[in-house]
Amino acid sequence: MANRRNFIKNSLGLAAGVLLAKNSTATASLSSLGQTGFKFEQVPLGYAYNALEGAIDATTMQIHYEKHYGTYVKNANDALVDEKVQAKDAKAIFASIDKYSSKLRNNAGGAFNHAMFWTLLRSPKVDNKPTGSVLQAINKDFGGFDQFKEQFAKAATSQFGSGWAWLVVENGKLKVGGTANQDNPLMKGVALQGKPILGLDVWEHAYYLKYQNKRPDYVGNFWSIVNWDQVQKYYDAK
Ligand code: MN3
Repeated sequence: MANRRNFIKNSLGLAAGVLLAKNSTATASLSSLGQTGFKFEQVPLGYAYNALEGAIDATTMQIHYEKHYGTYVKNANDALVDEKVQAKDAKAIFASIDKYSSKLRNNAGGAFNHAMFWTLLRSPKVDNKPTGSVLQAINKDFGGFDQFKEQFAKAATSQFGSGWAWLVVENGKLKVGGTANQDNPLMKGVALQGKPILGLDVWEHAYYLKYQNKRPDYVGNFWSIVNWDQVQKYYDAK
């Protein structure tokens, strides 16, 4: 498992797909000799399961990280082997996602989206807001932070069934939208296209223990735990 510092450093290169670890253990076992692809890694959460209490409870975080996310990573790696995928990174896979099975699509998406999601959260903060060029871009493209929050919340609450809400950059412009299941805006053919800089998991497994059917309350409390410093880093990354 990569240590947290390396993960943070690597995660700055989101657009290059370096959320994925290169297969640095290729010579560690006979079964992987000659393997030239990469595999997904279950990245460290980076904070305690109870760090988000007030917005997301510790039990939800533990099950989400260990069970749901852990399973996506395992199944994604199984599918990469089964389908003999030799892509250099996740971005390359997502760019031709129509070539692969739904097992690979769902689990590679799940592994990538959650690795990103963990970095986007931090302990609750009063008056939690973006600053700098992200705030400027939000003001320019949405007419203000409150207007942006309203549009993002609408995308999050209106996503039918399981999926994600996203803030993306496309051709220098910010956009908000949703994707179904574990799809993301880097996948070919998905209606919402762009570089994701903020994402919110709206699967019931992400909130049901604490919020039951009240997804809007989960979305409302999300604003207190967004790690805007990290959003800025994704925004700045090439
Ligand atoms: Mn999830």
